[in-house]
Amino acid sequence: MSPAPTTLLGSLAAFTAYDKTPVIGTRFPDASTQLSAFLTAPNADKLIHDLATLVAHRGVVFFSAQDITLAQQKVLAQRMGELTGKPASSSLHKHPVTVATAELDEEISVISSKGGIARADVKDRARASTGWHADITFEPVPSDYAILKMHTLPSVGGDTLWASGYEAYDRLSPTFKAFLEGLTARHDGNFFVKFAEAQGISVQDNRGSPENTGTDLTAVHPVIRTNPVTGFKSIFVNKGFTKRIVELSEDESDLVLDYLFRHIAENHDLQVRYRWNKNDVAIWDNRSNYHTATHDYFEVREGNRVVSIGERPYFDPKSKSRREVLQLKA
Ligand SMILES: O=C(O)CCC(=O)C(=O)O
Ligand SMILES: [Fe+2]
Repeated sequence: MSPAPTTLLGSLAAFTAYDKTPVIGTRFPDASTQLSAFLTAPNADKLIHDLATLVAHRGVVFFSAQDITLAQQKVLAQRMGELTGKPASSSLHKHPVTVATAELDEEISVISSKGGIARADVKDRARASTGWHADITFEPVPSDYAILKMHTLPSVGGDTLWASGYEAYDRLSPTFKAFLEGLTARHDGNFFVKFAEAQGISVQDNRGSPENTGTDLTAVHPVIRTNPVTGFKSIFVNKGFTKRIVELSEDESDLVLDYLFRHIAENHDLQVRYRWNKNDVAIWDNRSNYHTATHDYFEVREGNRVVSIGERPYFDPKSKSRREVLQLKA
């Protein structure tokens, strides 16, 4: 394999950064590099545009010890999408089971070991790899970017892993790629409706796009998706939400989905694992990547997440894969 080009940073080349793996993950390790400063810089739009582009290419980008406030976290998520061409009707996601509190509105999801959305479908003694997902793909218009800031961490443990959907696509044989292109799959988040009922809360409607409405949390999306920012093809099914490939029989669909979920979970060379420190921020692209938490600790772990809404997923048959465009050996 040949190395990826280092020309993706644009205006962010002014800050120290390194790639965590060849295919996924870039880290800005210095606490002097602050996202809050990007927002108020004279070239804020350029910096935020280049950040969105970098995240789209590298899957996930990490920042250390950030002072960014929740209000700024929301502005950053929305600007990243706007500056890279998301529809005017897309704003920030309001999660179906997130309720506003005195301190936090519905556009903030609390990611907590104590309960809530991050624990809604966690089953006792399930395999760790059960947790791989992309956020909210049950929405007709799902997420482009997510920004997570962790403020409370165990002394060790609670790492998060991300996997590249671009690289997962590139690893398939040409015949299997051609078979998957043009297929569609049903994504289902209705376990959140059951969770809401159990908690005695109503399901949040109007979730960041006029199309993300109602209480049937299902959507049909292309199995191979083109990322609008990079133009690269990605596998777009995930173990958390994707239940059925529409054009196949149920048995065939189970077989193919199981293969793809294993392909993502069992290829550790298309993954990156991050060990958090207090107030670190991860920003990822939900269109072309997957992630999963690690439940290997007993203390409290908590952070706040903003998920922005992007565009309706599409497959452009003329689009190319990451390895084709970068002329990397397949
Ligand atoms: O807790 C984590 O490490 C990840 C939680 C998650 O899936 C998310 O924030 O979208
Ligand atoms: Fe997630």
